[in-house]
Amino acid sequence: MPGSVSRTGGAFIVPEPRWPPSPARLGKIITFQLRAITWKEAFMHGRGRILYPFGQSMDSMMPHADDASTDPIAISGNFTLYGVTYTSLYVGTNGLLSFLVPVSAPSPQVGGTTVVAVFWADVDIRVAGEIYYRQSTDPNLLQNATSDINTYFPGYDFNATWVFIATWDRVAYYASPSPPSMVNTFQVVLISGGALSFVLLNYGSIQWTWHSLEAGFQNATANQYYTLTVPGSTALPSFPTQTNVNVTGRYAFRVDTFRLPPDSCLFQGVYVPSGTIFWKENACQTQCQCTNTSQVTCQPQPCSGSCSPAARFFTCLPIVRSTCLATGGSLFTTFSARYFRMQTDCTYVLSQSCSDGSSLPSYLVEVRNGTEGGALGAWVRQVYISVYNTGIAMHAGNTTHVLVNGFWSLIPMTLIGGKVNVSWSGLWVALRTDFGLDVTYDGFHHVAATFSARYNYSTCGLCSSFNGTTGNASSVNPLSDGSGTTSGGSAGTQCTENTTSPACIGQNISLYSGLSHCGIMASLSGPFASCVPLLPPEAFVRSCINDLCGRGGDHSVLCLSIAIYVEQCQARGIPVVQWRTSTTCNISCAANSHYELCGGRCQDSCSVSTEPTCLAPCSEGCFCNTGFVRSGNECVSAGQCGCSYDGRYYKLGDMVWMSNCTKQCTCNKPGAFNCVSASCTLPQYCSVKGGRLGCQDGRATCLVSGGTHYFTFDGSVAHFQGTCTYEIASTCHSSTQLSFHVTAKNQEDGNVSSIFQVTVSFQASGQQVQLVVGRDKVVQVNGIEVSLPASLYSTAQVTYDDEWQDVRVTLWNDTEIRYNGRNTLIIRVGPQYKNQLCGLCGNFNGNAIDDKVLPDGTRARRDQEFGNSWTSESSSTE
Ligand SMILES: [Ca+2]
Ligand SMILES: [Ca+2]
Repeated sequence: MPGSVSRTGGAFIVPEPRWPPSPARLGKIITFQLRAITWKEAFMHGRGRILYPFGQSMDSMMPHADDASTDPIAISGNFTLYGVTYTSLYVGTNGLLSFLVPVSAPSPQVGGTTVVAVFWADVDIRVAGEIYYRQSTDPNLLQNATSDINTYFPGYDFNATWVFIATWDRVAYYASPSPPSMVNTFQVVLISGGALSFVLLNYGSIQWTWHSLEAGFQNATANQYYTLTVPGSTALPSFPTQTNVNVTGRYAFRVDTFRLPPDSCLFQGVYVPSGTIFWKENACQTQCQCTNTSQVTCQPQPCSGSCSPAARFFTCLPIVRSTCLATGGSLFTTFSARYFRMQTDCTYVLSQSCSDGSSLPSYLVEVRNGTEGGALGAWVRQVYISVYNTGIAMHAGNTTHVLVNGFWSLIPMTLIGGKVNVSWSGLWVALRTDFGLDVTYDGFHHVAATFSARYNYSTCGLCSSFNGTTGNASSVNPLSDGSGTTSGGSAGTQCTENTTSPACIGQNISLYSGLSHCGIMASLSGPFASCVPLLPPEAFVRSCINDLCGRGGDHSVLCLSIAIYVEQCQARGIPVVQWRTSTTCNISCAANSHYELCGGRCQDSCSVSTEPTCLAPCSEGCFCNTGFVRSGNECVSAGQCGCSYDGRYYKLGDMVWMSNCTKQCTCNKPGAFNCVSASCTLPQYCSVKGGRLGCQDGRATCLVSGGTHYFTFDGSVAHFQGTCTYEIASTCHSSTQLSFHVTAKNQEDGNVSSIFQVTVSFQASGQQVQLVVGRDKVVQVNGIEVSLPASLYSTAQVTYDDEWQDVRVTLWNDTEIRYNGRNTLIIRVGPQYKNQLCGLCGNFNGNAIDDKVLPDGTRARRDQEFGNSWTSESSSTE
């Protein structure tokens, strides 16, 4: 039975209509899809070439009735279908021929009679179109039919003696508008000769479809059938634009005994040449092959490479990985395997998406180098990846945590709904994206950015530099300072050419390139022999030599340099032989874990959902002993697992603040946080510090030093001399209830100006309070001297600090003004004053650039102008 490619179950199953009512005559629902096709196209593609001749001059025509059938037409030839020879047939208006009884149903029916369906759908020629039919023994027609069949089925030496042609010409669908917006033209041709019978299905132009459409064959009991359609689909079918005989729009079948044309298979309406191997779905899980007996056989065979659309279904391509290396912060090997040396202490862009409108998601890989250990060259201090609006920072020396949007988070983790994974690859911290970019970092020395070749995008940054094929490469200045793009750490330092790198001298190079050092990677008899032919080791050897020179031959650097090659080989699925020994590059693993050269990624983990795909190749590293599971970077028994919250994993005993510091939660048993209500008390605020949410002193500080230097809340600084009373800081931009006003009176002291008196004004219990601190640290409240400590209306506390020897005024337990009676005035304010302040301490909007403005908001041209504009007299005129 030709059912190997047919669907399971019965033959012409009537699919469920997409919506009620049922497809019965009670009211039919039209489902169709518009397909832009011109009449000229229809003629050129179909009616002119595919279709056998038809028309009023030669054919009988069906009356313009709906859901009708002809009377039985006696077959003058010898037509056999599925082993039964028929003597008569019927033409049904709805796109079919039947052989035992007339069929007028507008929707395909299972069983009951023998049917050849060319386009069984609810045709309605009352609206538009004609249906022509004839049987013929015209010699010219028979000659054409003989030629066609012998072309499609060579070896039969076929000779046609009888032909029956039925043609639906520009027919409309049921309840179509008039004139119709879409019409279909198709044809069925029965051909017989001797004991052989054939059917051609010809599709001229198909513009509409139907919720229950069928094309194919079934015998009277429906135990033998063949179908071209994909069940359940309401999209415009694809089979009319396919073929099984290399003539688009035509299908040929031998039907006395059902046969497809040799050397072909038909799978889901698609002609597949014999021998073709393909994957049937877009995830490439099932591999199918058209055998030389015209059978399609399928089996589960997940594609481990790149699943890509192909001419027929999908194909599985091997993944080619391009790796860019930055080692020792000085040697770069680009995606295209060019290399260059650049000794820098700076932050630079290793790779980023080009702004070329490609479909590549926007991403950035930035590397910050820092000098460590004196003059030995730059080392990688931080790798920062920005992708999907998330910033992930890997820090030197830390292979257990990364900063995610400023929060320290335990590895492994899954971010952005699985689009980004942070885990380990070998001994490296590895970030993987769903678009083929992997970034690995050894926490010390090496960074690698790898793209899989299935993503054939252009990229920018150092990894793409000196790539002659990429026009916009090198568009990133490698010496850009990177400030403003870093986060999760301090801003990038200014790039400087570091010229203190020790050069490799001849004897070192020959030593380090030998088999006892870096040269082992290139040895065809060494542990990496199977990898060498597949992943050229030159770049890795070169980096290794460079690094050993930079570190005076440090053995641990050699191990790190070799490990990078191991990681890259294994990531490509290439096995390597054990290269570590108990004395060379030995790895000691933490408690409850052991080293494996080729360990699986599917380790049991406390945070199961964070494990990356198990399909990934193996890698070397420390793996948990039997009976233990991974908890962050440790291996623990299952009873020692911690807790997950908001995509982050916490170890047992960890305490975290949650929900804007309204809860303090402790992971005190596996999977269960125990939370208590909590809040921050002034002057602490809920904020992120050191990568953790918590109650911290979130106040900003303004310092006035010597009456001449003004360091603003936002970090700007102004220098000027003046002996007036100055507006230091005051609330000016809102009617905040917590308003205050600080002025400082300067006088000449020697030959410089110095603070002589500080005045703090505020409202307390509806009263205006003016608090003056003089040079002698005597405090007056509304003109009356008070002794310290003093509490004013429970709004202000005034104390004398013995350690700092200054007078401290604290308003609302938070805002702090300190004056030491000499030359130092300090003001601290909480975040509630953001954007609320004016004066010489700046506007406290987080931006240092715009602090030096005049009271009218215009930018001061010089510091002196800035200072003069904020004399108390001028501001009081506002
Ligand atoms: Ca109809
Ligand atoms: Ca500012």
